[in-house]
Amino acid sequence: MKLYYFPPSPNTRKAHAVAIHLGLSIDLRLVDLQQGEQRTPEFMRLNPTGRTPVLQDGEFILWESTAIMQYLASQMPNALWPDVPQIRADIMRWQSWQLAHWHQACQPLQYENFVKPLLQLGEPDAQVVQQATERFHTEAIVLDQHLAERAFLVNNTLTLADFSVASDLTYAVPGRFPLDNYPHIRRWYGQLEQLPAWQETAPRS
Ligand SMILES: N[C@@H](CCC(=O)N[C@@H](CS)C(=O)NCC(=O)O)C(=O)O
Repeated sequence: MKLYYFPPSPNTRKAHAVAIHLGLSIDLRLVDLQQGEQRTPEFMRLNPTGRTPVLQDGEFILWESTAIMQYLASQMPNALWPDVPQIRADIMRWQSWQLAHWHQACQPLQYENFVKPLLQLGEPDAQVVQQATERFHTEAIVLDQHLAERAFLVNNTLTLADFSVASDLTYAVPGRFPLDNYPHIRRWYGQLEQLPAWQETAPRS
Protein backbone atom coordinates (compact mmCIF):
# COMPACT_ATOMS: atom_id res chain seq x y z
CA MET A 1 0.00 0.00 0.00
CA LYS A 2 1.18 3.52 -0.78
CA LEU A 3 0.46 6.48 1.48
CA TYR A 4 0.76 9.87 -0.20
CA TYR A 5 1.61 12.07 2.69
CA PHE A 6 2.89 15.40 3.98
CA PRO A 7 4.58 14.79 7.35
CA PRO A 8 3.79 18.14 9.09
CA SER A 9 0.05 17.66 8.44
CA PRO A 10 -2.14 16.47 11.34
CA ASN A 11 -4.39 14.68 8.82
CA THR A 12 -1.42 12.74 7.48
CA ARG A 13 -0.40 12.03 11.06
CA LYS A 14 -3.69 10.24 11.83
CA ALA A 15 -3.23 7.74 9.01
CA HIS A 16 0.53 7.34 9.34
CA ALA A 17 0.33 6.74 13.11
CA VAL A 18 -2.26 3.98 12.62
CA ALA A 19 -0.04 2.27 10.03
CA ILE A 20 2.98 2.44 12.35
CA HIS A 21 1.04 1.32 15.42
CA LEU A 22 -0.27 -1.74 13.57
CA GLY A 23 3.10 -2.50 11.97
CA LEU A 24 1.66 -2.29 8.46
CA SER A 25 4.08 -2.20 5.59
CA ILE A 26 3.49 1.14 3.85
CA ASP A 27 5.29 2.73 0.95
CA LEU A 28 5.44 6.44 1.81
CA ARG A 29 5.23 8.97 -1.04
CA LEU A 30 5.90 12.60 -0.14
CA VAL A 31 3.52 15.22 -1.53
CA ASP A 32 5.18 18.54 -0.78
CA LEU A 33 2.30 20.93 -0.13
CA GLN A 34 4.71 23.86 0.13
CA GLN A 35 5.76 23.19 -3.47
CA GLY A 36 2.13 22.84 -4.62
CA GLU A 37 2.55 19.16 -5.49
CA GLN A 38 -1.08 18.50 -4.42
CA ARG A 39 -2.17 20.42 -7.52
CA THR A 40 -0.25 18.45 -10.13
CA PRO A 41 -2.39 16.56 -12.66
CA GLU A 42 -0.92 13.24 -11.43
CA PHE A 43 -1.94 13.89 -7.85
CA MET A 44 -5.32 15.38 -8.77
CA ARG A 45 -6.09 12.10 -10.55
CA LEU A 46 -5.63 10.35 -7.20
CA ASN A 47 -7.53 12.95 -5.21
CA PRO A 48 -9.60 15.52 -7.09
CA THR A 49 -9.86 17.59 -3.90
CA GLY A 50 -6.09 18.18 -4.04
CA ARG A 51 -5.42 17.19 -0.43
CA THR A 52 -3.30 14.75 1.53
CA PRO A 53 -3.34 12.01 2.75
CA VAL A 54 -4.27 9.52 0.02
CA LEU A 55 -3.97 5.75 0.25
CA GLN A 56 -3.47 3.51 -2.75
CA ASP A 57 -3.93 -0.23 -2.39
CA GLY A 58 -3.58 -1.73 -5.85
CA GLU A 59 -6.41 -0.30 -7.92
CA PHE A 60 -8.18 1.01 -4.84
CA ILE A 61 -7.65 4.70 -4.09
CA LEU A 62 -8.93 6.28 -0.90
CA TRP A 63 -8.82 9.87 0.32
CA GLU A 64 -10.09 11.41 3.60
CA SER A 65 -7.95 10.59 6.60
CA THR A 66 -10.72 9.05 8.71
CA ALA A 67 -11.67 6.60 5.97
CA ILE A 68 -8.00 5.75 5.49
CA MET A 69 -7.57 5.07 9.22
CA GLN A 70 -10.54 2.70 9.20
CA TYR A 71 -9.34 0.93 6.06
CA LEU A 72 -5.83 0.46 7.48
CA ALA A 73 -7.22 -0.80 10.78
CA SER A 74 -9.48 -3.24 8.93
CA GLN A 75 -6.48 -5.13 7.57
CA MET A 76 -6.20 -7.29 10.68
CA PRO A 77 -8.02 -7.89 13.97
CA ASN A 78 -6.87 -5.26 16.46
CA ALA A 79 -8.01 -3.17 19.44
CA LEU A 80 -7.83 0.14 17.54
CA TRP A 81 -10.93 -0.84 15.53
CA PRO A 82 -12.55 -3.89 17.12
CA ASP A 83 -15.15 -5.78 15.14
CA VAL A 84 -17.96 -4.93 17.57
CA PRO A 85 -20.78 -2.71 16.23
CA GLN A 86 -21.26 -0.64 19.39
CA ILE A 87 -17.55 0.02 19.80
CA ARG A 88 -17.16 0.95 16.14
CA ALA A 89 -20.13 3.30 16.39
CA ASP A 90 -18.63 4.90 19.49
CA ILE A 91 -15.30 5.36 17.68
CA MET A 92 -17.15 6.85 14.71
CA ARG A 93 -18.98 9.20 17.08
CA TRP A 94 -15.67 10.70 18.24
CA GLN A 95 -14.18 10.71 14.76
CA SER A 96 -17.29 12.56 13.54
CA TRP A 97 -17.04 15.03 16.42
CA GLN A 98 -13.39 15.59 15.61
CA LEU A 99 -14.13 16.42 11.97
CA ALA A 100 -17.23 18.50 12.60
CA HIS A 101 -16.45 20.33 15.83
CA TRP A 102 -13.04 19.74 17.42
CA HIS A 103 -11.04 20.45 14.28
CA GLN A 104 -13.11 23.60 13.64
CA ALA A 105 -12.32 24.76 17.19
CA CYS A 106 -8.57 24.02 17.00
CA GLN A 107 -7.72 24.98 13.43
CA PRO A 108 -8.19 28.79 13.71
CA LEU A 109 -5.92 28.93 16.78
CA GLN A 110 -3.32 26.85 14.97
CA TYR A 111 -3.52 29.12 11.94
CA GLU A 112 -3.55 32.48 13.73
CA ASN A 113 -0.99 31.75 16.43
CA PHE A 114 1.36 29.35 14.64
CA VAL A 115 0.98 29.20 10.84
CA LYS A 116 0.68 32.95 10.24
CA PRO A 117 3.88 33.90 12.11
CA LEU A 118 5.69 30.86 10.67
CA LEU A 119 4.88 31.76 7.08
CA GLN A 120 5.13 35.51 7.73
CA LEU A 121 1.48 36.07 6.85
CA GLY A 122 0.96 38.85 9.37
CA GLU A 123 -0.06 39.21 12.98
CA PRO A 124 -2.77 36.99 14.53
CA ASP A 125 -6.21 38.56 14.12
CA ALA A 126 -7.33 39.32 17.70
CA GLN A 127 -11.03 38.98 16.89
CA VAL A 128 -10.58 35.61 15.19
CA VAL A 129 -8.46 34.40 18.11
CA GLN A 130 -11.10 35.51 20.62
CA GLN A 131 -13.93 33.77 18.75
CA ALA A 132 -11.81 30.66 18.25
CA THR A 133 -10.89 30.62 21.94
CA GLU A 134 -14.57 30.65 22.94
CA ARG A 135 -15.28 27.86 20.50
CA PHE A 136 -12.28 25.92 21.79
CA HIS A 137 -13.56 26.08 25.38
CA THR A 138 -17.05 24.93 24.33
CA GLU A 139 -15.61 21.72 22.85
CA ALA A 140 -12.71 21.21 25.26
CA ILE A 141 -15.11 21.11 28.24
CA VAL A 142 -16.92 18.16 26.63
CA LEU A 143 -13.70 16.31 25.91
CA ASP A 144 -12.21 16.98 29.34
CA GLN A 145 -15.33 15.81 31.18
CA HIS A 146 -15.44 12.64 29.10
CA LEU A 147 -11.80 11.89 29.85
CA ALA A 148 -12.22 12.60 33.56
CA GLU A 149 -13.63 9.11 33.98
CA ARG A 150 -11.61 7.23 31.36
CA ALA A 151 -8.04 6.61 30.31
CA PHE A 152 -9.01 6.71 26.61
CA LEU A 153 -11.99 7.94 24.62
CA VAL A 154 -13.64 4.59 23.85
CA ASN A 155 -13.65 1.12 25.37
CA ASN A 156 -11.03 2.13 27.95
CA THR A 157 -8.27 1.35 25.51
CA LEU A 158 -6.45 3.08 22.69
CA THR A 159 -8.59 3.24 19.53
CA LEU A 160 -8.79 5.16 16.26
CA ALA A 161 -10.84 7.75 18.16
CA ASP A 162 -7.79 8.76 20.20
CA PHE A 163 -5.56 9.19 17.15
CA SER A 164 -8.26 11.26 15.41
CA VAL A 165 -8.95 13.63 18.29
CA ALA A 166 -5.27 13.88 19.29
CA SER A 167 -4.25 14.93 15.77
CA ASP A 168 -5.66 18.41 16.37
CA LEU A 169 -3.38 18.85 19.39
CA THR A 170 -0.25 18.35 17.28
CA TYR A 171 0.40 22.10 17.33
CA ALA A 172 -1.28 22.87 20.66
CA VAL A 173 1.87 24.41 22.15
CA PRO A 174 2.93 26.74 19.31
CA GLY A 175 -0.78 27.36 18.57
CA ARG A 176 -1.19 28.51 22.20
CA PHE A 177 -4.27 26.39 22.80
CA PRO A 178 -5.73 27.34 26.21
CA LEU A 179 -5.41 23.91 27.85
CA ASP A 180 -4.52 25.02 31.38
CA ASN A 181 -7.97 24.25 32.80
CA TYR A 182 -8.24 20.84 31.15
CA PRO A 183 -6.12 18.42 33.22
CA HIS A 184 -7.77 15.31 31.80
CA ILE A 185 -7.07 16.30 28.21
CA ARG A 186 -3.44 17.01 29.13
CA ARG A 187 -3.07 13.69 30.96
CA TRP A 188 -4.65 11.77 28.08
CA TYR A 189 -2.56 13.52 25.44
CA GLY A 190 0.56 12.89 27.53
CA GLN A 191 -0.18 9.15 27.22
CA LEU A 192 -0.47 9.45 23.46
CA GLU A 193 2.89 11.21 23.36
CA GLN A 194 4.49 8.13 24.91
CA LEU A 195 3.47 5.97 21.96
CA PRO A 196 6.18 5.19 19.41
CA ALA A 197 3.62 5.76 16.61
CA TRP A 198 2.90 9.28 17.93
CA GLN A 199 6.56 10.07 18.50
CA GLU A 200 7.59 8.86 15.04
CA THR A 201 4.92 11.02 13.38
CA ALA A 202 5.66 14.18 15.37
CA PRO A 203 6.50 17.14 13.10
CA ARG A 204 10.22 17.74 12.79
CA SER A 205 11.23 21.33 13.48
N1 LIG B 1 -10.83 16.16 5.44
C1 LIG B 1 -9.53 15.88 4.84
C2 LIG B 1 -8.66 17.10 5.03
C3 LIG B 1 -7.33 16.95 4.32
C4 LIG B 1 -6.54 18.25 4.33
O1 LIG B 1 -7.08 19.35 4.52
N2 LIG B 1 -5.24 18.11 4.09
C5 LIG B 1 -4.41 19.27 4.03
C6 LIG B 1 -3.15 19.05 4.87
S1 LIG B 1 -3.57 18.99 6.60
C7 LIG B 1 -3.98 19.48 2.59
O2 LIG B 1 -3.59 18.56 1.92
N3 LIG B 1 -4.04 20.73 2.12
C8 LIG B 1 -3.59 21.06 0.82
C9 LIG B 1 -4.37 22.20 0.21
O3 LIG B 1 -5.43 22.52 0.76
O4 LIG B 1 -3.91 22.73 -0.80
C10 LIG B 1 -8.92 14.64 5.53
O5 LIG B 1 -9.29 14.38 6.68
O6 LIG B 1 -8.10 13.95 4.90
